[in-house]
Amino acid sequence: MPAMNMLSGIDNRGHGPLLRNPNQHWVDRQTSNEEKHMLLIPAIDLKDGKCVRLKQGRMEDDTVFSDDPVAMARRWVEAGARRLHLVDLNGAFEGKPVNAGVVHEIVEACPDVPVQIGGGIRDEETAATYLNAGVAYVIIGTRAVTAPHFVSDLCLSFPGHVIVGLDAKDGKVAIDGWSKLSHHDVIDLAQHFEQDGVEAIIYTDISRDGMMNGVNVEATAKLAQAIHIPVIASGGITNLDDIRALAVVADEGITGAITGRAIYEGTLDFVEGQKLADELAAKG
Ligand code: AMZ
Repeated sequence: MPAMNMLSGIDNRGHGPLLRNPNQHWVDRQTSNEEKHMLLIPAIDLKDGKCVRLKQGRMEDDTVFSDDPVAMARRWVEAGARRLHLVDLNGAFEGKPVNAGVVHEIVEACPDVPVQIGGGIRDEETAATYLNAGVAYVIIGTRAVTAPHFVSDLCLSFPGHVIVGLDAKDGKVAIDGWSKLSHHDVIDLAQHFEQDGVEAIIYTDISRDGMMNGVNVEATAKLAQAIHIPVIASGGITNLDDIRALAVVADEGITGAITGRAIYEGTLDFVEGQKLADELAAKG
């Protein structure tokens, strides 16, 4: 069966794609074209079926926050999350889905909130299986770097549902669970994938991830300036100051911020954080 047919009806779940508005900025269909927003997106990183956070991506440096990731997803949705960010960490290292069962359970448990998932999506069948199960966006990391054609093909098969995750250290993009650094530059790759029609770029500063020492606002803004599709910031969010700092440059096209350790350890209250992001976006 062609991929497009397999996907029929996914928009009926309310997972609207991001649409380009007339002034070339991309906005989420769930908000009006005029309304600016910055979504605070809770991360649920899955390792061996548990909800964990790593430090700078090191598998051995994990903190288990819950044995019940589905309950965790429900908790963030009840707190008002408008999108969930899931990572299959085992999948990212093994190059194939490992925690897909939990991902499907989360999607079923949270039918009204778009879910984005990355980690181990290295072929079209894996992407199709997730999208058919109700996932809103697949995030492609390693294969975007090692086989860029994969992204353009995927964008043709599943328009509106492909995000590229660029995880970088000193400006260079990492692959295979961040165990290897490529020679590719973040901005060059992002510009390339923009042409392919991806919905957004998730930019992670690996050296900040899980460290709670602030977001790399400067590098995130620089990337957002270089492309016209949304950038979702990831890595280093610690408290409300990070949201204030990102809000200052949000107009460059930063439409979301992924938060993990801070909301689990309580240095950032999710509800307060999203409220502040909404207030700052409304002020413009
Ligand atoms: O923390 C890590 N070591 C890690 C991580 N969070 N390694 C990969 N990932 C995430 C990326 C992206 O969302 O941020 O996995 C995804 C990429 O997976 P893949 O299998 O496409 O490279």
